[in-house]
Amino acid sequence: MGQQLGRRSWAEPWKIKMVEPIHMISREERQKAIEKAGFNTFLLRSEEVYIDLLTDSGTSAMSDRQWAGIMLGDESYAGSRNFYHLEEAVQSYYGYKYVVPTHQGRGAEHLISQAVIKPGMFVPGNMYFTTTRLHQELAGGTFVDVIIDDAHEPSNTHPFKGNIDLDKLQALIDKVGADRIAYVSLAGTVNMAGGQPVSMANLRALRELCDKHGIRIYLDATRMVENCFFIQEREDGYADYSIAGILKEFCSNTDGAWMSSKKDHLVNIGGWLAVNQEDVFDLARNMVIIYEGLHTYGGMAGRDMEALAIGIAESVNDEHVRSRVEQVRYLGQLLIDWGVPLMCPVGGHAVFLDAKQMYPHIPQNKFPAQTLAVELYLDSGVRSMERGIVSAGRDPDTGDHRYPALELTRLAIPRRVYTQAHMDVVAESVKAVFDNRESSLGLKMVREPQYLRFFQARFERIQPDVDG
Ligand code: P70
Repeated sequence: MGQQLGRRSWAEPWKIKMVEPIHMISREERQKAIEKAGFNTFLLRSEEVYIDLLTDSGTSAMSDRQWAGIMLGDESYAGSRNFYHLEEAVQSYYGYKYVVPTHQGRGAEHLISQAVIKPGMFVPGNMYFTTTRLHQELAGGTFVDVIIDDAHEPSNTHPFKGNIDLDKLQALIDKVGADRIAYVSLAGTVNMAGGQPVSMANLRALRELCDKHGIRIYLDATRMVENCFFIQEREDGYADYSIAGILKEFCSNTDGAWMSSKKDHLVNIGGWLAVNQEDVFDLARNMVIIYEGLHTYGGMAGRDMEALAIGIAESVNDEHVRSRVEQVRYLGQLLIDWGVPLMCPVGGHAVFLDAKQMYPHIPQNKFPAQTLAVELYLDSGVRSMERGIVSAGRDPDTGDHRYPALELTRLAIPRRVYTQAHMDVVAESVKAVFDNRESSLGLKMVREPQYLRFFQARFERIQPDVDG
């Protein structure tokens, strides 16, 4: 392979103190397990999985300090000291004034959507995210994708594929009027686009345009430290900045953020909403009581908030972020070297395989990316996630499938959990599935839930003589 030849390698800035055994079940057992799961990797039991790349959400390894923090939980109903530690961490690292804790990201999405979207309003953003868009729709809003076109092309190597196309945003403002735009929904390292970053220059230009029209910008900060790494690596003038410095500057150009702390913050549960406007804060802090819990715990135990506050400080450590992103890139580069089609450049949290290109013989309504996730599980017990037509769901107006340009299978890497040897095993399995790609025929959906169907949908294999 020679990956290491002629370079000085990075390594993880930690050593392993505790291990959790994992085991690969036999091919026959995997066959039975995936059939029982309706060919949906969300419905597998984790004991049936060998290397679990379903998600990087809530699956990270906590540090010894975070575990020590768990012992410092102040489990008072009101005014837990851990909440004030969390509030202080958000204020000092992200720079926002007011903080509302939530049990996880979608709890915060719910609050911001209900607080600032009125029925009939529009929410432009840099590509949809499943839960985010659903909360925006449930609040009566319509999401409008204003990401640059490059984001929809897997082989396009634009360094900031998460950028907003300001002309598209201007066209929307001209069409519907600024007062019908609830806010710009801006995500750092855009998940559905393959973990692609937004540049600081793009954000500054966006801020200027929004200021001209009195439009607010709220940030999905879920994987923002990875976005900061790409700015540090790729954007002129930021090479000597720390991740923490870039994060603070980025957030200072926005009006608030929601956060799934289950990603960047290295905890198994938690989230928050933070804003600079007192009126939005007042409403969100009042509503959190209805849906999450009192405004000083928001669905988290005191110990969860302590681990989270410590995780925030760890998450901006430069060596940590570098090794995290480089591990993802290591896996991606192996696959690129072997000719496997994937979303380029490799993003911050996951490698996204291009199922459309891998299976040109499977039409999109036979679910190529779901098929790829099934084949990968059967080959090696590696669990991945569909990010294509199943995830995109149906258009609420027409009831038809939405046909997204990207039909991807995501290999999300949990933080501080797997080693380079695990990455090698995963890459070899993807290669084996790729080499055998012509034998895959696709799936049909036999059960379709109303909301976020990808989580619970069931499928059957296409039989060539019956289904054509
Ligand atoms: C994932 C997870 C969660 C998420 C996110 C962004 C950019 C908000 C959230 C919600 C879990 C997931 C969620 C929906 C579909 C599949 C998987 N992403 N914004 O694996 O946060 O999960 O804490 O409520 O990525 O990507 P939370």
